[in-house]
Amino acid sequence: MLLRIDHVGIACHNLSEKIEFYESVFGLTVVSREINEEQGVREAMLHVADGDQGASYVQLLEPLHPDTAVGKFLAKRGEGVHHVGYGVTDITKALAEISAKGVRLLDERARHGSMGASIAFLHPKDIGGVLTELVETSRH
Ligand code: MC0
Repeated sequence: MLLRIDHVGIACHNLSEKIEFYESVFGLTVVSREINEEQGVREAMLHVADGDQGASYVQLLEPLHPDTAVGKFLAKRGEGVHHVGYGVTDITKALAEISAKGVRLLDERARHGSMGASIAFLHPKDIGGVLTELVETSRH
């Protein structure tokens, strides 16, 4: 069901500073910067690698407001890994299969994600404390 790790989402206070850090330390390149109002984030995707099943990225996330998913996470836990995003072929089918196994879906239907992808989140409490995202993308 899971094709690859699409991205690791990392919460930060200052997106520009964190981009510079990842560029200078790891030599990564920003391939997309977006504001996603629905998710309450300003985010950047930095390309890590290409594979048979598609590319993988580091996603840096800065909250638009304190009262957002990432804003609350930062206040509670500080900067660090916020979620793991896995690539799937068919997000609607994957959500149905995962839900049938008793995992709570934070999104019953896919939403708009970075770089035109369809995304949906699974409850971290049902995945061993890891906020997990499914990503269906046409970018390969
Ligand atoms: C909260 N919890 C987490 C967590 N956030 N555990 C692991 N990883 C995280 N990121 C835990 C808390 O510690 C708490 O556990 C419990 O979940 C409830 O959290 P809360 O602080 O009371 O906050 P809630 O319940 O208001 O919201 C948490 C929840 C929410 C995960 C449901 O953040 C959510 O719906 N997230 C999905 C959307 C999202 O994260 N969007 C931003 C990225 P305890 O033990 O203290 O009860 S958008 C994105 O990434 C897009 C742009 C993309 O990829 O393209």
